[in-house]
Amino acid sequence: MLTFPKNFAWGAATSGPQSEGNFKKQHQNVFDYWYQIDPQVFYDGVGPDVTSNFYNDYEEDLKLMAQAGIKVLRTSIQWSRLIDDFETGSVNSNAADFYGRVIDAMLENNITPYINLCHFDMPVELQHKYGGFESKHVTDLFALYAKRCFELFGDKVDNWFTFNEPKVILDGGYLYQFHYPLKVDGPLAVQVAYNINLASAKAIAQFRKLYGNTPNKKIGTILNLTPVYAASEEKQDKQAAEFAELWANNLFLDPAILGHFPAKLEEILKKDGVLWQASTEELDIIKENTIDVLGVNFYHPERVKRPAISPDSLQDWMPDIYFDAYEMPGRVMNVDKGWEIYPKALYDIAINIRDNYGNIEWFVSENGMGVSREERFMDDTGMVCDDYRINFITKHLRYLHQGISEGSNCHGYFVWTGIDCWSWKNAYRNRYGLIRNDIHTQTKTLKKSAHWFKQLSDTNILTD
Ligand code: BGP
Repeated sequence: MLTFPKNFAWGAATSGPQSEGNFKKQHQNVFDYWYQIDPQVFYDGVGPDVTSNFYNDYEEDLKLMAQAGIKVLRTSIQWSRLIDDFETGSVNSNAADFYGRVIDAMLENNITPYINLCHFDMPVELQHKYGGFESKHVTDLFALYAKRCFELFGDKVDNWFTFNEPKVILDGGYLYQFHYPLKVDGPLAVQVAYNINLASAKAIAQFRKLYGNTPNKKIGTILNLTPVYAASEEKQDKQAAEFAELWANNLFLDPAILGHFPAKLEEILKKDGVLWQASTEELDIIKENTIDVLGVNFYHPERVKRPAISPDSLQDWMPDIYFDAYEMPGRVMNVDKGWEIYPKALYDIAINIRDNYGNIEWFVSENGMGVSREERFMDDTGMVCDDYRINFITKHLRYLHQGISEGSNCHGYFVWTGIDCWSWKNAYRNRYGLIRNDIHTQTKTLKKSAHWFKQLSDTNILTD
């Protein structure tokens, strides 16, 4: 039996584009657009148009989430919904009204809102006109949009986040082609990484202008941390792991928390002739606008080995010229999603934050298990008996608890997700929710894990 700290935040995460549906949106984001031009790349041809109908169902959905023990909800505002004119930052009144009502409904259900500003959903107009975060101008437009969000909802929302998983914007859009704009361009990915760090800092600067360092108003960012483990203790494998750690984790952790980029990474990128374009003024903005709180999305570790061919070979620059993925024999897998399950990594993250990042306040902003065909596990009453999910969460929480008892400053755990929601290319193939969604009827029912999570969040006690 493990007891979590008093006031530990038991929450769930989702995002605007994955839950709302694009009802009444005046602009498309990159996923709305990609689905319009190429619907067959999405699982079963299911796109982001209806998703989980949160736009229409939010009142009922929030009641169900409260029944599942969700006391804090992280979702995102869609830039492509809130803003009418991106250059002036003029606000769409229907959208402002919608998000205002959602936040009120959260508070009425005793659900604390955590609001994120960008969850992979670049407005497609800005992608086409400027290249999205390839452009520094767009970092200013993002800060303007952030300012509008703070002005509109800052009186009711205390916890804000600039980005969700910026690294996935690089991986998906600029390296491995699983998000629009589907480019493969390592040096451009480097610049986008820099620009996103800058955009985050500029948004934080706007926040500070409004709130200074008011203790109950906090701003952070959400990073998908994948601790890197070398295939062996041999020097070349360890070097591969060192670069992968710099690229996957420190590239975003360091500027967000320490206010500067990792020197070792800068040195390598410079040697390779791919270092980002930066000005002193921008670097000062990054230095002066660090986060108050870090959200960590954790699903899987990253295992690497030395690259099969030398990075000195004549080839286009990609980060993975320095490492190859290592498939550790005998690893535990979530086969449906193709991700390794390694809960101890959460402890390693806790200790890394404690020892290398000033023990900044943090929380697990996403963790969960996506499983396909969950009807397999329905009982006679139609309830999904998802013991595998309970088991998955329990194992992660045990390691998290260990990290906390050794002094790591973690204040909460958010499951991905409350209600089954739409996933980028996988649509509704893998389900993560504590609450099932029949997407044909939009009927939502508690799974076994929802009852379990309620008990956990009401008592703060983990048993198994
Ligand atoms: C994270 C994203 C979420 C969510 C989750 C599950 O990377 O922040 O938006 O999608 O992963 O992954 P997937 O939907 O790809 O199964």
